[in-house]
Amino acid sequence: MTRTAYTTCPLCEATCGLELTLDGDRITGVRGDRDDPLSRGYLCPKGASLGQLDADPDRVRQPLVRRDGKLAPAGWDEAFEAVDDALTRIIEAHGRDAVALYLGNPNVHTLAGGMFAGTLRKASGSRNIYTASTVDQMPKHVSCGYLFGHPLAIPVPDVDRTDFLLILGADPYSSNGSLWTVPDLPARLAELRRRGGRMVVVDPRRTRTARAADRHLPIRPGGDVYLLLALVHELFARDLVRLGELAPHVSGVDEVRELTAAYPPETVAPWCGITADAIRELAADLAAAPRAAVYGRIGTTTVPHGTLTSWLVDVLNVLTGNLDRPGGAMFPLPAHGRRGSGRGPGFATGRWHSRVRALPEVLGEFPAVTLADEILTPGPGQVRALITVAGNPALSVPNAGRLDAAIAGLDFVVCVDPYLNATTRHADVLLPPPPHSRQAHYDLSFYHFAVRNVARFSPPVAPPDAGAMDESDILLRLIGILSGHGPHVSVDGPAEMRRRLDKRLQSGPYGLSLEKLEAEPHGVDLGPLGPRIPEILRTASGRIELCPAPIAAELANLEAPEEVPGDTLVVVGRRHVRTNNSWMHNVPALVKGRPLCTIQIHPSDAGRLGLAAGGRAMVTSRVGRVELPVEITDDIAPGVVSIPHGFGHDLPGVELSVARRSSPGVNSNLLTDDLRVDPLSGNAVLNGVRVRVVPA
Ligand SMILES: Nc1nc2c(c(=O)[nH]1)N[C@H]1C(S)=C(S)[C@@H](COP(=O)(O)OP(=O)(O)OC[C@H]3O[C@@H](n4cnc5c(=O)[nH]c(N)nc54)[C@H](O)[C@@H]3O)O[C@H]1N2
Ligand SMILES: Nc1nc2c(c(=O)[nH]1)N[C@H]1C(S)=C(S)[C@@H](COP(=O)(O)OP(=O)(O)OC[C@H]3O[C@@H](n4cnc5c(=O)[nH]c(N)nc54)[C@H](O)[C@@H]3O)O[C@H]1N2
Ligand code: SF4
Ligand SMILES: [Mo]
Repeated sequence: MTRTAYTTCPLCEATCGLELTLDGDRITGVRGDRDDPLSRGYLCPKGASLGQLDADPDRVRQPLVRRDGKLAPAGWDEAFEAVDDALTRIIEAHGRDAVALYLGNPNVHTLAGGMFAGTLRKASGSRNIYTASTVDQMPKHVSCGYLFGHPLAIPVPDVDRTDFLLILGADPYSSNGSLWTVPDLPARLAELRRRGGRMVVVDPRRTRTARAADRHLPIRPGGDVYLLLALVHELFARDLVRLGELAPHVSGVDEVRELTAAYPPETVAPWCGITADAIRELAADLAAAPRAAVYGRIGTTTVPHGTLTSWLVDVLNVLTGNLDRPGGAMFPLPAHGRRGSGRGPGFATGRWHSRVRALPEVLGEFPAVTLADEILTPGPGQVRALITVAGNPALSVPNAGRLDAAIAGLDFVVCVDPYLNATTRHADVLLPPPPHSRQAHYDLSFYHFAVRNVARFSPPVAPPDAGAMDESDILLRLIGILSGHGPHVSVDGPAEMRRRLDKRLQSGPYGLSLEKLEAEPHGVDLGPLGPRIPEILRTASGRIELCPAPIAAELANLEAPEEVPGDTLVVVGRRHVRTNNSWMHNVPALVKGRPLCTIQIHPSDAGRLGLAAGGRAMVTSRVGRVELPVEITDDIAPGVVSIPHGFGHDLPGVELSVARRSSPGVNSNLLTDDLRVDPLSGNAVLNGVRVRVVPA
């Protein structure tokens, strides 16, 4: 018997509403839910493959425990007892810092992660906390933390009402948006065009987004900081600064003027590869637009000055008077969120430092690039055990070869993960959560970044398989173990999540409740974004602190970029709409067609280096080397090559049969350098890595 069920797609930040067709408990069809107030029927190939993903035969459905060197199926009690034995022994002998925790990206896509990952961090009592944030968006948390007083106060372009959109280092046509929940951007941009609006994209590649733009400015990787400094310089130099209604709420404007005085367009043009005329024109267009928004993503955060760059994005939004006004860059207010008092303790980092490299704590965590150091360097506090939840650091973190070997040498590894992949193959215990459709969902994370305030609760569309354990129950039992209550603590995770969510909705700004949301399977529309300044601010001054001291200090020390020697190319990443980081290459519908893991290179570079289309290239960096197929294209700037991340599925012990067969690819993080970080956030530098490329 077939039936219809509605759910929220948990795969990326767009949070599309899905209409599922089920035959019994099996998903047989997926369509975009036309009645979803945010996604309006949109869906991408990943959402369309949710049924295949849920039914993947390689998905692990029972706990695995290592015996005599081999992973074997086990019962849940036995698995948690093994975890309790090992962790208790290690903590007693070596202290709490000996256990490291790595929380991966899907934690922000599951209700269990949103509800309990924080408690798990606290329960571990360890300073060795790592997350995917430091290979991603940490610079934005830091810059917004300083500017607005809270690391989650991140403004998003109000795309549905803007006249001018400047996008740097993001390809939302492929990624479907990030720190910007904006399903069906192509339709929204078509509307922008019909209103007479324009979009400019700054990216070293002619991406799908760049193709759709009115103007594409190819930039030198890592050059955005200089471009943005010159744009700010121009606003001051041409008397184009207009704070508008923000004026009483901003401090530090004169300091920003002084600090950017040294960066006229002529100075930065050779550093960013964009002409002075183009920079001046862009500044004028931005200032002239009635309503404009500037947005930067991966290409502005995973670079040497990620925090400075991220800060400058919002400095432009403030100086043009576009922050917090309709059509500008605005702060969403989710149904489970709360209004603030407009003042707070402010933001700081470095309350403690990592043992080996003395890197500062940021948001209570250390940079993922130093996890290998903490595992491999002997001495008190050395990491001997690792807990991963929804993470694949062996593919996602720079100098992955070293980290992978470090993880292999640990005394004990426990992973909460449905797959045996590059990281979890090292597990001593694997605790698999059920498929997404079998668990409740409410997007605790991404309603903070949505272009419209909406709320949608999705109950499980089918009951769990016999013997499955909800991810919330898995996390609560791990919390029990780490808090010293033993392996058998039993709380009803799903019920506890419902109770907490209901409480937050009821005390939230719209007075909703779980009951009200359950009565609206397509979700509730809470309207367009509204102004939130000053209420959202948590700075000590109660103002937007436009020139925070740590940022001013870094800017004062900023140097011109190092010259790239003639025989060297720089690597940037890319995303394809059919991928999702490292874990969706095992879905047949998503990996058919030509291989996605290629090195893209400009024809002039390919000719000079003797690389032929369809041939293979050997790529070498300071830390490692990979060999992969060549794709010659003038979509990429000369001197730059692009390799996507998340591949490299042919390692021993990896059980991803489709990925292994169809396109295992190579791990681009065998090339990225763990010694390069953004100093203020500890974020990894994933883009602009120097390599030599020769025919293989
Ligand atoms: N070179 C380079 N490296 C990069 C990037 C880049 O652009 N270039 N991007 C970086 C970015 S932005 C990110 S976010 C990171 C991602 O880094 P990670 O978070 O470490 O890696 P993912 O590939 O997202 O892996 C997610 C893991 O969660 C598992 N999983 C999937 N669904 C669930 C679930 O519901 N529950 C649980 N418990 N597990 C689940 C998957 O099997 C997989 O093991 O990679 C970073 N690394
Ligand atoms: N299909 C798909 N969607 C995804 C993901 C996925 O793996 N696949 N991952 C999800 C995750 S975890 C994240 S964080 C988001 C990321 O979302 P986006 O940031 O939109 O992702 P990317 O497509 O990597 O876009 C980054 C762009 O930055 C460019 N770039 C590199 N270096 C520089 C530079 O120095 N300056 C400038 N201006 N540009 C530069 C790259 O060429 C690339 O086009 O996507 C999410 N959505
Ligand atoms: S865009 Fe993202 S949320 Fe929407 S269907 Fe695709 S993967 Fe799911
Ligand atoms: Mo990410």
